[in-house]
Amino acid sequence: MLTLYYAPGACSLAAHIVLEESGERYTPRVVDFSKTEQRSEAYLKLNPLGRVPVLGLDNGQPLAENTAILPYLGKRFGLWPADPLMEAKALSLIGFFATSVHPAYAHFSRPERYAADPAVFPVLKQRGLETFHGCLKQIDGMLADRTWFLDTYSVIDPYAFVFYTWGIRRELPVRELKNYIAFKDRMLERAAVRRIVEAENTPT
Ligand SMILES: N[C@@H](CCC(=O)N[C@@H](CS)C(=O)NCC(=O)O)C(=O)O
Repeated sequence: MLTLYYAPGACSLAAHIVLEESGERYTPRVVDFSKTEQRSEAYLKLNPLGRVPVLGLDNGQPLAENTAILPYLGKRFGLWPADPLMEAKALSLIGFFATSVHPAYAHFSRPERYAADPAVFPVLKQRGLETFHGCLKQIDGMLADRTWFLDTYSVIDPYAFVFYTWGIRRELPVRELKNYIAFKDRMLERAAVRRIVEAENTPT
């Protein structure tokens, strides 16, 4: 059975939604950030970077990184494109989310990753939030005239949903992003999404 190590509201929300929608039994394990459990000796054995998500595989091995976990789950549960060009598009989106959108936000939420001197944190946070907001606008543009990011619902959609919830949490003017809002509403029409949003107490 698969195990998901996650923290409520974190980027692990995407894999959590995919697992919940899969219909397969899985074990959800909370990693309590308020107790810095992500840096405990036991957790660092699963992911030496001390981050969620980690997927505990059927053979007991841990798999880290959304860029690996989401395609793996997508292929397992039929939420990943078979067509090579569409797969390239999926990888392009996952790459954009993982290496541009998420790090922009991390400059705001974890400035200590990027500088040792706390005096520069306010500048990093401010710039990170601005860049993140710009990414949300870019995502909004990608969703114009589209239902999902690919031709059908895929693991890309819950990943994009995560960033919407972060925009809400940081009180960015995401209500102006009409395509993103309509997408969020479509996500919330899915029963599994609603269950996980409630379980993780995620703002929408
Ligand atoms: N590149 C990783 C990033 C994972 C990541 O940064 N996770 C955050 C939560 S969204 C985390 O675990 N932060 C805990 C910490 O920095 O202590 C991925 O996409 O899986």
